[in-house]
Amino acid sequence: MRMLGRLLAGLMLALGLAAPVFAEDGYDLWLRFRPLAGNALSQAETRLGSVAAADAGSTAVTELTRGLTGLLGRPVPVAAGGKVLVGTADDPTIKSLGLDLSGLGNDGYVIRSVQDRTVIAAGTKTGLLYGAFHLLRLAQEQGPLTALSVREVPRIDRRVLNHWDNLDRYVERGYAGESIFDWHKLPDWQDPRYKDYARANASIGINGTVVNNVNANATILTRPWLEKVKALADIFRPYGIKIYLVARFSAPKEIGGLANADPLDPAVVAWWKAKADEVYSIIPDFGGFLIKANSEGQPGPQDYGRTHADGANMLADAVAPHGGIIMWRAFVYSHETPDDRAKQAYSEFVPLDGTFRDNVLVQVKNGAVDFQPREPFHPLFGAMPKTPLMMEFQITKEYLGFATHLAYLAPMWKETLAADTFRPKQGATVAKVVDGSLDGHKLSAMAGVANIGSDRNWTGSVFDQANWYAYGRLAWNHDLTSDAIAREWIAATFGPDRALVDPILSMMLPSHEAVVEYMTPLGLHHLMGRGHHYGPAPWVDGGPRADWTSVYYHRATKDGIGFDRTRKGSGAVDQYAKVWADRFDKVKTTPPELLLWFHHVGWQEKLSTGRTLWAELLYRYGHGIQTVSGMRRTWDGLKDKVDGPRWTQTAAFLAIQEREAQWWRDASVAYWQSFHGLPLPPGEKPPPQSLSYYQSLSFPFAPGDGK
Ligand code: GCV
Repeated sequence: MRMLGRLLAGLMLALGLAAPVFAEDGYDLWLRFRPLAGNALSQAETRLGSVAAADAGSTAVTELTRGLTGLLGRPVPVAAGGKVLVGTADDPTIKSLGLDLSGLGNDGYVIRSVQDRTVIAAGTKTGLLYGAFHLLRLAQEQGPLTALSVREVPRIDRRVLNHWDNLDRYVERGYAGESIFDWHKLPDWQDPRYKDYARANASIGINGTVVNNVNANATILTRPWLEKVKALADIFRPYGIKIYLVARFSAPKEIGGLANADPLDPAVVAWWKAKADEVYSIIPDFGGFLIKANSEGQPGPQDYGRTHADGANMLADAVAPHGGIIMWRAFVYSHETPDDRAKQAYSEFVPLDGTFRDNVLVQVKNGAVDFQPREPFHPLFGAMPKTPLMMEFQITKEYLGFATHLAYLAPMWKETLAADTFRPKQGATVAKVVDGSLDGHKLSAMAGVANIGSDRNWTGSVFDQANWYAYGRLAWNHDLTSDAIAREWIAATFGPDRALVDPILSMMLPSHEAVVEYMTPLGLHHLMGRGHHYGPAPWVDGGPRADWTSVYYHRATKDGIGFDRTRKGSGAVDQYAKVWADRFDKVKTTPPELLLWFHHVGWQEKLSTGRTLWAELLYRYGHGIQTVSGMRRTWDGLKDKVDGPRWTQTAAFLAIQEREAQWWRDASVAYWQSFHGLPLPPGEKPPPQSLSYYQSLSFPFAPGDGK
């Protein structure tokens, strides 16, 4: 009977009537390695059918053979004379090839076709691992595998994820379930998922992770918890990933029994030194500490009349003997400071330029407010040439529709990275500030606030996997285009067939702009629901802090709308280089996309687009919604080309997105009309509900709220 079954299955496969079935639940991310067929299979068989390596047990070889086994549909042997030769520079076979392996550093690699073999060579095991994943990517894309000549060196050294994960597994701004870090069961139970997490990160070049929330609990620095952290570090190490921790600044008081946490108090200095020594005795390759200080209620050096530099340097001295670094966040603002929130980080940090220790990076969000759908680049970039500034992007979509709105974020990140700071002169892009090349800094880093959780598909939606992917790829090479990254991701995630890649790409590329348009067009910002940031709530007013309300940001009146940050207003424009300051100071020379970020503009004022501001707002809301409707139609057309589970969930999410895009438009329109009572431009439909209806909606259990 069994024999007959096998025969039948074999016959059906041979006739192309049945394909092997795989669970497409998203768990495998872009590392699916489904069997190739036809020419792609014969090419991969010829070029990649076996592996040769001196170190057959290395992570690089294990991952390479695992991926190839999936692609070829058979076990791939590791044996002398194998077709893919994997080795470090000191391997005699690699040496004999005379390849130029200089300047590859810790993470770089080359991939070369040498006669009928494919060679992956690097200076280190980590470089080989990155090379292995690169070769697997090429095989998944089904492009040519001959005449390969790849040389890759990352532009940024520390490519880090920031998990805003609490120790009870609640994820602040998390939309993909609870934290993957199951602290209660660690170190004894080591969920296999930790290794899969490391694989996924390594495959896109991420080499560091901060596993606890910046709104930190000092408990993680106690001995039993450090043992848990060590278990993770041991799993991540073979994948080239270092662990970092957020250090709560008041830890000396909370877990150290000291009377204060003053960074200039010798007892505090000694406590941190001893704590750093302890951490490194447990985790010798520990990366260092990340700190959110004197921001949104977190403790910090200013509690003792000290500066951010005093705090950062004290910690920097504690980790320096072990080679550790400090990532000190510049996300600071206070409602007690009467100045525009967007100006405060610059005002506090620029005077400190040149006073930080060599092993301190200042971590700066892409924009000066808070990960809004669109912000101008943060004016700190280019303004602190003596300090390495690292970029902080948000991968999780706190302000971009959570997990259900499809928004591919590479275009947004590229926009910031490509921005020219004009400091000291033209060509000084944010990317060059961050990669250290502009000012010759040895340290360079980028952080991405993770969108990872314990949902089976990791990120809460299939398309949010693309943002994790794009973050890693851009941290590795900020010159990659959004288009190229998306193509790679689609090919690996859904398949390289152009009938899939082209339409999916056409959904992804305009998706971020669509969200901007239906939520916060023309430079509007921070109009989301209070606390959880779900849905439209431009009417949010009152409460504990003015800078946590919507009215603070839009400043709508009967006559106009927008935050005047010109020289006649808050003066924020002057935090930019003069070229930008002069441009942003005038309505005419401000890009429409940033108009209401910098200006208070009359509702009926004519814009460069030829429409009045009111008509332009309506136009953009509508355009954003239309884009989403188009994305839905495109996805509907892919029903037969995408597996059922992933198609169905995405289709449902796109329906939510379309409905919520309309909700954003309607609620906003009803609210703006309550100021000016202007009629709608011709052809525009009135909101179907009253303003009070939209205002009455409440979402007490919306995910991800800060605790
Ligand atoms: C982790 C915003 C978010 C907070 C977050 C904070 C930060 O304010 O809403 O949840 O806190 O940024 O970046 O520190």
